[in-house]
Amino acid sequence: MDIRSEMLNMIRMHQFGYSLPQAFYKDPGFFQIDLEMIWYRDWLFAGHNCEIPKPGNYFTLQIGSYPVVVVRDRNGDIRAFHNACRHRGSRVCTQAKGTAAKLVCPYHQWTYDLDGKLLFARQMAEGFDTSAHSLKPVACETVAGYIFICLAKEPADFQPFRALMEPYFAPHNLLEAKVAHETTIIEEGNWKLVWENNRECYHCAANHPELCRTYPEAPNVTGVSGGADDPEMAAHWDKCEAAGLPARFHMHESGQFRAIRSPLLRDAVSYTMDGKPAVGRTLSDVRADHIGALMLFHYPTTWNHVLMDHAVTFRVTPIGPNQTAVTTKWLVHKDAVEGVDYDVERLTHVWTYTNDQDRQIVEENARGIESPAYEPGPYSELHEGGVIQFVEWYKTFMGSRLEGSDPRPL
Ligand code: 3BY
Ligand code: FES
Ligand code: FE
Repeated sequence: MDIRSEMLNMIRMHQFGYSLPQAFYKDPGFFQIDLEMIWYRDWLFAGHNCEIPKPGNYFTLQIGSYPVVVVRDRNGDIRAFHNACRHRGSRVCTQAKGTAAKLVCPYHQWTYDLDGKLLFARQMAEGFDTSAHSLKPVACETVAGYIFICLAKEPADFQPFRALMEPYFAPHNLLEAKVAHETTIIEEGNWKLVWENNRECYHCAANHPELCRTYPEAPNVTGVSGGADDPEMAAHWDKCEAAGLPARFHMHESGQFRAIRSPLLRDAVSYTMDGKPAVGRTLSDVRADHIGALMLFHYPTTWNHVLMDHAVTFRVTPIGPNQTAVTTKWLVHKDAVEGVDYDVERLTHVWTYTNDQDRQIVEENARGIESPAYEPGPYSELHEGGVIQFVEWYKTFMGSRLEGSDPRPL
């Protein structure tokens, strides 16, 4: 049996409500199928508009085998390209981020305009057709300050996600933000273990003392039970919506993304050790107090917490079957001044610790799963509904692609 059929069989045989068989978390062949079926086909969060505010600003990223560059062109539009020169394939932009009037390949200096067109190629034969050698475009969409890319030739419709995200995020002005701090940590575990851990707070009380000062461990906050039957949650939604802030739990029918605005504990307004704001110059443009946290996830790349005063955004990048990068960005108002309006240590303290705790959790999870004695175990229906939902999304998404019922080419 080939490996794709083997994976499809295991998906069909998988017992609902249980963790996945070992191969899904460690097998290099299964990891390659994850890349081909999900990461090379779907919309992926790349970064923020505010990270490339001026024409010529760019950043690069790597998705599996694909190097990509995201750049702001001369008209102010954001574009993405395959970061591989049309001469002999060298990476054109070699830095994580930078600014360039033109994109010049370091190998033989083929020079591209910010819209990807090849402008000059030194000493090529007479009649060489520059117009046939533009950088290859990567599909790129922006919504509410977030840049998404898609490596597929025929990307899925972005509109349903835009329609959900835009109204929740617009009041938070993420186009007017700046990145006050950024970290990338490498977690020695499969990308699905990173997500499974993120989708529950069963582990929070014992592992996240800093986060638990302000973030409720209630399953209806992190999970997918919604919370309309919880009077505190329902009152919070009513209050926020009366102030013009969409708040209700909303999950797309595909299960790929959801938004919810949840209250924080007691009278906390921010993820700080004392629950008080971390930033004096607030990012959000709202009249209500105690709006809690707006949380959005979009599989497979991002989860987010947007607060009154700042936002914390997360990007997941698969590195290998047993290695995942998690990039965290703390966004504040672009005019907030470090040392005056905010202190980086205070702003980042809670999530720096929380991320490191989650890294250790994921790594211990991965080590245990390596054991030949590992077998899939039961999720808590009460606390791990979000994990069950993630696993079901993964199975459905992979299943349909492995069966070939998604006709779009890569
Ligand atoms: O720490 C985590 O993994 C997630 C994000 C928020 C709390 N927790 C469920
Ligand atoms: Fe880019 Fe030669 S590979 S100029
Ligand atoms: Fe955690």
